[in-house]
Formats: sequence, structure tokens, C-alpha cells
Amino acid sequence: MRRDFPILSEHVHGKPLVYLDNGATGQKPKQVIDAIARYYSRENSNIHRGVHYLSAQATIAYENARKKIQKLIHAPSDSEIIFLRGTTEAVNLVAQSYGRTYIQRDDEVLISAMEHHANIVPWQMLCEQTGAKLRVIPMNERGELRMDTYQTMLSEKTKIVAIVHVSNSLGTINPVKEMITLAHAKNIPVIVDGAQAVQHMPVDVKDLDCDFYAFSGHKMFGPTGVGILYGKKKWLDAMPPYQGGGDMIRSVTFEKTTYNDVPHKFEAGTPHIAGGIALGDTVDYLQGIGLERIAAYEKVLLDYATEKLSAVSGLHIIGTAHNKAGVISFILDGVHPHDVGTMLDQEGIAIRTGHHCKQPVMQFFKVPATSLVSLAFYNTHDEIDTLVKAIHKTMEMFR
Ligand code: 7TS
Repeated sequence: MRRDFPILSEHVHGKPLVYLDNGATGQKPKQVIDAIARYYSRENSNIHRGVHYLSAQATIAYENARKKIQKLIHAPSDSEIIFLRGTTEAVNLVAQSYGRTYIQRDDEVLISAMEHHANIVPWQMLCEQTGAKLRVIPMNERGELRMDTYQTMLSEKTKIVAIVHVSNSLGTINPVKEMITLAHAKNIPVIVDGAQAVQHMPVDVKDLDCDFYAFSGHKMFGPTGVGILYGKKKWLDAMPPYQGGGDMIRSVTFEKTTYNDVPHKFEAGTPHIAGGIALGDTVDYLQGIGLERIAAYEKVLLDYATEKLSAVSGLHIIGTAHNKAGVISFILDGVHPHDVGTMLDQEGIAIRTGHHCKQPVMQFFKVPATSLVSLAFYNTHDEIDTLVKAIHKTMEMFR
């Protein structure tokens, strides 16, 4: 499978690339790269307009991709799949469209202590606009949400729960299904940030029963600039448009505009057509491998990496949840994470260093930053060995 990814044969600073920054973005298989080239070479045309051949072909391809994404996450209908720019735009859409309609002064929005900035700031903005309050579900020192406290925080004031499925900085897999059941018992809708989940494990929105589910194409080995919001039709029908423009209307006069049906009501303007189509090819690719298989392999690799890294004296892993995805955040005694990143880069190893768009998580663990390894199914045991060797070399340099 590694041969499907042209970039994995690249060299960096004369060393074979070891790409361990998959949380930031995934690499692209040639099937996806070819899909983009094919679209621009042979199919390029605007969609949902024009009766000419190319426009009809592009529309069919785009709508087929929507159906593939629907099937990937087991959504009941393709009208519940909205093409957007990514997770960030999906959360902003729900915060503004649902939030401005249903959330008022003194209501509460519940998020968790391990959210990415993309699932914090849009809610903070909404709270500033409406006078609602942002409340934060705490976590323990392993990086697991405090479920007992969560239950006590759910009240008639709570108007939405926004939680991350898999944490990008700790790797924690949250018990989202249980959290959704608890919220629904009080009629509270839930949005799940699935940016770090869909590429690593099977996701079934019907089984989870979430009201909204957001994810990004680029993190699942697809193109940048395209992502998905799944929303239950009952909510999408009830919510006002997020942006106005072409494609989202049924009729326009200067006096009154009527809106298109979902999902088009939320898709104003010309979308990232090539990206959407290629995201369909990405889904084909992932399903060709099988997400169960991916999850099982990544678990083996995570256990191996955890064991090897834990054995390095002076290395401390941050985030040790029982149920974890392939993410390892760590600090090295006496070496700033930025220096770790720079030293590893010299060895051809790409990791993330910094606060990972999760400053509150770093504040909780009282560290300014960490080094972060995030795995994908194309990573190997040999690559973990190369990483561990480079970390030893780094520690010797700074001794
Ligand atoms: N939610 C989570 C859990 C994420 O990890 C990210 C991006 C986002 C939302 C935002 O996604 P976007 O595609 O809209 O930008 N996470 C990371 C990361 O871990 N390193 O760089 C970006």
C-alpha cells in the first residue's frame, strides 16, 4: 500500500521520509491524485447548472461522491451530507445556523476540555453574540473525560453538546455514543468533531445517533479544501442557511428569496468540485483496505510505539487513556519540543511540535508544548525504530 503514496518514497535532507504528522494532514494515494487530474483534464465544468454534457457529467460525479460519503458513515440519506471546506467550517455552520436560532442568553453550550480550537472558538463567538455560557467537561490526568461530572452538567439550560470523537493531541477515543445517549435523555442535540476519527476506524452516525458529525477530507488522505457536515434531516430542514448565493436558492426576487432543499440550502456558490469528486475516490480507497483492518493495524503499531517510546529514559507520554487512537504526545527532559522537531527533521522524520491548536490542553498538563507523533496505516514498525533511534541521538546532543 505504501507504493500507492508517491510522497512516501521521497527523501528529506538525504534521508527516506518518515511521515508521522498524519493528524495535521494525511498523504494522498495516487488514486486520489489521479482523480483530481482526471477531473480537470476531462470533466471540468460547473455543477447543478447547464444542460451541456460536461456539466451533467460533473454533476453526476459530484453527487456520486456524496453518496459514497453517505455510505461510509452510514447516514440515512445523501441529503444529510453537506460539502464544506472542512471540519472548521462545519462547526462554524452549526454554531451560527443552529446556534443563532436555538440558543439564547443564559443557555449553555457544553464542550470538553480536549477540544481543538475549531470546536472551541466558534462556540465562544456564539456565546459572545447571544449571551449564552460556554461550559467545559473536565478530564482526568490520563486525558479521559470525567463522565460523572458530564452527567451533572447536562441540564435544561444545555442547548447543545459539542465533543471531539478522537483527540488530536492526546489520542483519547471518547465514549461519544454513551455521551450522546445521556444528552438525548434530556433532549439535547450533539455535534461530534470526527476530524481524527473517520480515517482510523469505522464510523456509523446512525448507530451513534449523533445530530451532527463533522470531518475534513485532507485528514482522510483526500484533498484539502473539502470536508463534510452530516446533519440529521430534521435539524437541517429546521435551520436557516449559513451563507447566501447561487445554488442555495429556489427563487430570487428583490422582495423575497426562497431556499433550495437540503443539502443545497447549505452549499452557496461554486464548491470545490474536483475535491468533492476526489473525496469519493478517497472513500473507495479507504473501503478497499477496510476501516476495521486499518483500526486493528494502527492499534498494533500504537502499542509498539508506546512500548518503545516509554522505554526511553527522560521521555514522558502525555495522554494515556485506556481507549486510544494512534497518537502519542510526549516531552523530553531538557529538550524543548521545537528542538526535538528540528532534530528529527534532520533525520527525515516529520512530527508535529507545538500546542497543536489545543492551548487549553497544554495548560491542563502544565506544558507549553509537546512533540506529537500521529500514525496512519502506511506507517511501519521500522519507522518507529527510526524515530526512537533519532530521539536517542537528540537526547545525547542535548546532554
Ligand atoms: N478538530 C480536530 C480534532 C482536529 O484535529 C482538527 C485539525 C480540526 C478539528 C480542524 O480541522 P480543519 O481541517 O478544519 O483544519 N487538526 C490539526 C492537527 O492536529 N494538526 O494540524 C491540524
